[in-house]
Amino acid sequence: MRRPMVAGNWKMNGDKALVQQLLGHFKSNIRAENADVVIFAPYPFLYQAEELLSASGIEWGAQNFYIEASGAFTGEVSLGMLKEFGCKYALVGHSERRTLFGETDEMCAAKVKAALGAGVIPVLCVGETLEQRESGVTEDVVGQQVKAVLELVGAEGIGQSVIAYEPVWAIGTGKTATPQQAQDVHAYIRKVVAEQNAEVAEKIQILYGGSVNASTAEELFAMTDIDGGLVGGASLKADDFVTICKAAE
Ligand code: G2H
Repeated sequence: MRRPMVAGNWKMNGDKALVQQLLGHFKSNIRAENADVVIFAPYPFLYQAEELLSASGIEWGAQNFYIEASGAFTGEVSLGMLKEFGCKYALVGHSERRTLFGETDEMCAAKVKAALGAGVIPVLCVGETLEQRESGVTEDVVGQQVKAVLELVGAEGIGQSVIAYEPVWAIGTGKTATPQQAQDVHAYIRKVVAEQNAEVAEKIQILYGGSVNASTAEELFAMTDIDGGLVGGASLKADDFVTICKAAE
């Protein structure tokens, strides 16, 4: 049995007051006993996350990082810095990073490797665009995104990571993939990993992301290969995120 996980990706949203309010609410209402719960906050709020979530059972992490340990990389943040603020996880290759900031499969693979080396659990995001889905290449695209990482870190490395399947056409659009559409791709991702190592494929947590909300979560999480969700918009709504976490337990 895989342990479920629900992760909130706040993206570039929030302010100190909202962070205080949301994290206080999550701390009082989410037990995080039967599921891993993680909040991906913007960098400036990681300090608050550490202060408010320590000993709550809820983990926190960053939405991005740079692979080098230190140096002349203006504007970047290292994994060592994230660890200083207690980050256990970090997102890698969210579709917004891939499309808006030019992150390639190779860069994402290098980030997964760097995170594993630093002892931070990478949550590797993969997913196809609407155009790719409609032209029937979803498996090729998602398969290649996973294989690029497998080639660099092997099955052992991917086994220490989490994968999030996020169809680009479902992100922030209100269009959730149907449970069956998501299940099919999750099963395919597990198959790609199984080609390298069946045991790792069976154990790895694969989350679904893309307009997950309080009413769609339960159905999605009930699918065999869906181990929870990466939640954007609904993770900024206190009660909705609590409901989604309960759906995963
Ligand atoms: C997908 C998701 C969280 P949303 O990006 O990563 O966002 O739930 O708003 O579609």
